[in-house]
Amino acid sequence: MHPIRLARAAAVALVVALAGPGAGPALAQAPLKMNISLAQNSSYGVAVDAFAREVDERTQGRYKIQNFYSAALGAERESVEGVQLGTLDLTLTSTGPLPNFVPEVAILDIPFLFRDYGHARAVLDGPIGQDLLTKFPAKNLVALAWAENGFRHMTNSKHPVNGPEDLKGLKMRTMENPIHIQAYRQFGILPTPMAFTEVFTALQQGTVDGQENPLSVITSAKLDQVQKYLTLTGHVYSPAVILMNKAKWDALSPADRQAFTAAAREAVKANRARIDDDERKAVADLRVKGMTVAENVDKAKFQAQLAPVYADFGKRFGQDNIDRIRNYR
Ligand code: EAX
Repeated sequence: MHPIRLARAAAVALVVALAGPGAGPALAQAPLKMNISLAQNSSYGVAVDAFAREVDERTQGRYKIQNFYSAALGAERESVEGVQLGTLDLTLTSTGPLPNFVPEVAILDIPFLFRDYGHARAVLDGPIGQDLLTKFPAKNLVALAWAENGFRHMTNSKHPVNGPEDLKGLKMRTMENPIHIQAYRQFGILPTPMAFTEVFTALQQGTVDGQENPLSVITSAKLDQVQKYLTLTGHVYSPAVILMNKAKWDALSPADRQAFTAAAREAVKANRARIDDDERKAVADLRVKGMTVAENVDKAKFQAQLAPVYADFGKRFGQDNIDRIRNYR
C-alpha cells in the first residue's frame, strides 16, 4: 500500500473517529462520491441514481451522493480498494474482483450454481446472502445490499458456439476472478483477465476473441459493435453489491444508517427491474444489431465439462455449503 494513500486513509479514519458517531452531519457537506463501471443508462446507473435520490430524501438533504459512471474514478477493483482506503465513499460493483478482498464471497461465482433469477435473488436476500454481507466490515467495507449483474453469456467474433467443444482455443477476456478463470480453463478457453474498462478496445483490436457478460451489460456497453456471436450459456449468475467505506458508515447516526440501508434496498429494486426489462428485450435487439444468437444450448453439456473443477470447489468451499445454495428454495 502506497504510504501517501495509507496516510490519507488514516487521516480520514482519524477525522471521523474524533468526530464520533452522529457527527456525520458535520461531514455531510461534502457529497459522498459513488463510482460504477457501467454507463448511467445501465442496470447499475439506474440503481445508483435511485440510491442518490433516496439518500437525499431520507436524510432531508443532509447527505448528497455524487455519482460517477463508466469507471470515471477507476475500474471495479480500484473502486473496491478506494472504498476500503477511504479515497472513495461508495461503489456498486460486481463480485468479479471481490475474492481478492472478501474470499468467502467467491462461492457465489461458481458456474451453474443458481437455477434462475428467482433462486439467486432468494438466496442473496435470505440468510445465506445476509450472512455473507457480515464478512465485509472486517475488510473495512460495509456491504449495504446485494444488487445484481445477471446471468453471464459467452460472446466472440470468431465462430458460432453451440457446445462446450466450440469454446476450445478461444481467447476470452474474463473478470479478475479466480473461480471463473479456473472454470473457463476447463472449457479449453484461454482466459485473459482484465478490467471491464479495457474490454471494448481489446475486442475491437482483436487482442481477445471474446468475453462473457449478462445481456444487460452486453447491450449497455454496446458490445454488439465488436462481437458477432452470442451464446446464451447462462454459465454464471453474477451478483453485485453496494459498498460503503466503513469509517464513513461508522460516522452515520443510527437513523441515518437505516436511511442508507433503505436507500440501498430501493436501488436494488430499480437494478433488478432494469435487468428484467433488458432480459426481455436484449436478444431481439442484438439480432437487429447484427449479432448471431444461439439461444437453446444444452447447458447440461457445459456443466458436465466442469466436473473436475466442481470437485475442487467442493474442497475449497465445503460441498455442504455449495449444496445449501444449490438446493435453496
Ligand atoms: O460489473 O467486469 C465485468 O465483466 C462486469 O460484468 C462489469 O464490470 C459489470
